[in-house]
Amino acid sequence: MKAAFITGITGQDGSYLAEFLLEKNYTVYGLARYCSENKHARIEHLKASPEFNIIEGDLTDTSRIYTIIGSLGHYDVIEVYNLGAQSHVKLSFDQPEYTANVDALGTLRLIEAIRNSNFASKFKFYQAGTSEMFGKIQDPIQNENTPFYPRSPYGVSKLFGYWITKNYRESYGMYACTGILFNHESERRGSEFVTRKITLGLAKFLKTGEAIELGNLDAKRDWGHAQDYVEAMWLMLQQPEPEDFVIGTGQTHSIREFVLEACAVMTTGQIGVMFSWEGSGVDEKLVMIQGDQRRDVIRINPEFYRPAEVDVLIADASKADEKLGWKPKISFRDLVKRMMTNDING
Ligand code: NDP
Ligand code: GDR
Repeated sequence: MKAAFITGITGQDGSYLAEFLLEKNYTVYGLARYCSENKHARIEHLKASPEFNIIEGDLTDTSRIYTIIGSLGHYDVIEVYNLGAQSHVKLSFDQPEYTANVDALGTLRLIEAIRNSNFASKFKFYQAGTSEMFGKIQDPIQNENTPFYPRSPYGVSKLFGYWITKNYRESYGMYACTGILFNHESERRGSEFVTRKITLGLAKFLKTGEAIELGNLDAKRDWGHAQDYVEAMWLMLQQPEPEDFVIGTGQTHSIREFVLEACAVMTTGQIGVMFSWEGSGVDEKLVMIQGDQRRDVIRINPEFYRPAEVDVLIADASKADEKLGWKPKISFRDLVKRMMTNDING
């Protein structure tokens, strides 16, 4: 029997990864923070499984992390997936110290607890790295050899997580690796990330006519579906030697393109509907035109601009293709369609 310990179990990726591993007959332990109100919507359906266990704790709590790691020694192999993080880039500018505590030091606490356990050799450690580490890109397409240039406290904190994981691998021979994952979204994406904000916002627009307020529409991201990406995490831990991998689709789209794709799903079957970007800068907006009727769909609110922006990201995931046999299965168009359909019906 294999066991997996997943931090960030209540998040988007944690929930998909837990589903994936339960199907592979793992016993899954998920770290969840205490909260006064249950925030387990993404994992509620997994609680019926006897192999699914929630452990309360926090990545900022060293002694708790040691206790949890110490309690897993009766398994032959323990895969640790460190997905827990303050993962919102904009928020990291407002709460940089907290972000570093969870995302940078949290990684150190966990990997150090593994190193100090009496059975360190039973562990395999996966660190959730990010394309935000590339930030102000140094290569037009980013792979494992592209130099890093993070642009936010979040990106800087994750870079610490990447280096400490590499350092422990090289210093202590630990099975530890980082997946450098580009943006991945889904029907379970948090509502404050731009894709889900758009699909939830359009679903609301259909009911109320209320416009969505966004920030920078020019940024471009390499967006895939989270279900494809959790498989890549698992594949990385099945390799004979631990290595870091870039995971992404190799295609990039602007926020504008995502909006228009989502609007196309929203108006499927409707005749004579047009969308028009009008104005510029903070006065820009997207207008829906239907006969004589004009309605604002998107407006700009500078509150959503960031102090420093990551303009464009595109993954070169050829190493993952060659060594892991990994390729994304869900296209950009299907991703948007799944999210929009879910939110219109939800
Ligand atoms: P989410 O924001 O959906 O989930 C983050 C998880 O971390 C939640 O379960 C959250 O718990 C937990 N968490 C936050 N703070 C702490 C803490 N102090 N102690 C323990 N747990 C904590 O993120 P995703 O699922 O989207 O991402 C998973 C990981 O992958 C993150 O590390 C993220 O930075 C990284 N990543 C994500 C990408 C993406 O596009 N989704 C791309 C690249 C990397 P709670 O529910 O209590 O808030
Ligand atoms: P990102 O995702 O910063 O790439 O980090 P997010 O969806 O937050 O932003 C993507 C781009 O959209 C622009 N944007 C807006 N973003 C948000 N959140 N809200 C808005 O209203 C808005 N308007 C425009 C942003 O400026 C940005 O350029 C995500 C997170 O999941 C990280 O944890 C992860 O590491 C990276 O993806 C890869």
